[in-house]
Amino acid sequence: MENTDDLKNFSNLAKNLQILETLPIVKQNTSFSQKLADLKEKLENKTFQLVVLGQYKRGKTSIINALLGEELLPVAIVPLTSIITILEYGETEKIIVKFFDGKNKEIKRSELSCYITELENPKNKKGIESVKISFCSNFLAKGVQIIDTPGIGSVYRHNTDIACEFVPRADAGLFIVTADPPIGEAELEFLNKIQAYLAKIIFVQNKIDQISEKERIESLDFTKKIISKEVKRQDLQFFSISAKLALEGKNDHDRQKIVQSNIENLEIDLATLIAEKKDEILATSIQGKLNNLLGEILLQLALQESTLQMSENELKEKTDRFMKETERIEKEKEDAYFVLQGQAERLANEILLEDIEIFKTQKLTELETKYNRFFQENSRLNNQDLVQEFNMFLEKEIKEIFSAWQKMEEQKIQSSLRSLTNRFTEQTNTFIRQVIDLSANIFNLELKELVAESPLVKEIEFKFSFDEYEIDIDVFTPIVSHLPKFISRHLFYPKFKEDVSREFDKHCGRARYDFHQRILKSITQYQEKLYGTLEETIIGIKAVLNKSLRDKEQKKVDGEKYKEEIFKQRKMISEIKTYI
Ligand SMILES: Nc1nc2c(ncn2[C@@H]2O[C@H](COP(=O)(O)OP(=O)(O)OP(=O)(O)O)[C@@H](O)[C@H]2O)c(=O)[nH]1
Ligand SMILES: [Mg+2]
Repeated sequence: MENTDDLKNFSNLAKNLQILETLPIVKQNTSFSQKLADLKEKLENKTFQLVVLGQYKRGKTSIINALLGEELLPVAIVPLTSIITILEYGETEKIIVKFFDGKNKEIKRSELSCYITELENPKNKKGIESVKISFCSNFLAKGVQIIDTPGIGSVYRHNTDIACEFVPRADAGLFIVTADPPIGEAELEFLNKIQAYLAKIIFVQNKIDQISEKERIESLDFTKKIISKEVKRQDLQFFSISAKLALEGKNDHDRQKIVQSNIENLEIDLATLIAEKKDEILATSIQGKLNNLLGEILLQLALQESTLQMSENELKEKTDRFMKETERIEKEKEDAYFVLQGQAERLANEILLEDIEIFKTQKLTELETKYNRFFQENSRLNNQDLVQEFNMFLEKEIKEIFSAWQKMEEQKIQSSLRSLTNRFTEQTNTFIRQVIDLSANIFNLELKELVAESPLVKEIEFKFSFDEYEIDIDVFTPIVSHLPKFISRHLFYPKFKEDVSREFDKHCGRARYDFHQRILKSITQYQEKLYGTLEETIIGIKAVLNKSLRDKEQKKVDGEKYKEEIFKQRKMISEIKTYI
């Protein structure tokens, strides 16, 4: 039911979007007009988009299935969903795949996994933009879309990017974590990145069937505490559920299981939200997105206005100065880039090498003592069993030793990397400030105006995480194991010793290589992210300068008329701002 306030909000918004559309600056700039078109579409269709987000394997897809009461979408133990999957109400089931090249294709439910999973569509080589499913369910109210996203933080980085890119379009989010393990660093970093885009976020702790009630409460308290620190909003809501029990319960009509799954509380809340708050959230969401857009437009107008006051020569001279200065900043940035790369390389080479050497000497001696004991304790076994036991023993020991070391080393490297990157973040912020000061100086802009809209890089939490260390032991030519025990035992001992040392050495080499690669990759990704922000600031300013310069050279501009036009546009935007 739409209430009158919401209706008023919507019609106000629609009017303002229409006004905005007529502004010359919007018409001239494709990025502005595209963003505006997206907002208009959202408002016209009043489609409320609830996006399901979280780290890979937390059960996002399973929760959607549980809410629908049907195993519609594919789930798996490995990172799976790789494509934005949009669900909406439809009398009959219909699945449409939308490709980047604009083509659409209708598919059957049984074909879904060919398109939306990492397994069958790795790195989205089929070029799919999204998949839309119309489905008949009480849960899918009209005008509401539930969106399944690829999980973040898995080895498939492109999946993280797809999820991140979608969020700014959505209105509200279900953020899924698990009870065990509880929320981690990568999830918090992600939450920080996306929270500003969503007018409402509901937190769901999934997989409570895997833990006791006492553990569930502990874990939920922990999650609440951590999230409340990060997300400064009043109406934070948390649910703990088991998607698995909920779906089983619904499939088997087992009431007890459904109750145990605790999903009903979430369902009631979502239904109320959709029935009573949907329009309000949608309006807030559109207003927020519009506000961001207005900020970007105002900055460009201010720059345009400033360039207008100048003669062609003055503008040329100032543009030159700006280009030269930014070149200098870019050069400093490049130097800083190589310094950081070098430091990361040193960290990877020296510290890691030293650590691994110490580790090798210590642990190999420990391992040898253990395997001597193993040999004594198992001398009664026949040859074949001895070989088999030995393989198992070696695998277990190596796994234990490396997992423990990996955890320690990971922390050590993480803190070293953090101090490296902290300095660097500060430096990049200084570069961005310099660009802003420079433009304020050269173009007589109000600094306030620029700084307020400038995308200063916040302190970036550096995330560094490793997957479970993979062990594969390839020991032992078992030919000797067929020889009689009294002969083979003489051969076994040195062979065992040699195998232990070789396998250990091999794993040390692998661990080092693995850490090395990850350090360099993380640093590069981090730098790219930071520099993106700096680049955007510079590119935005350069674009305005070049256009003004071209206009002046071609004597296209009637200064007074243009000034008036800018004034009018700024006034209109200020008026829109007072409405929203
Ligand atoms: N025990 C238990 N397992 C669950 C629950 N929910 C999901 N799972 C399992 O967790 C694994 C991952 O589930 P998905 O629903 O595919 O997780 P996802 O978050 O969509 O994963 P990605 O698409 O890779 O990001 C699967 O093996 C599910 O069966 C739950 O409530 N309890
Ligand atoms: Mg999934």
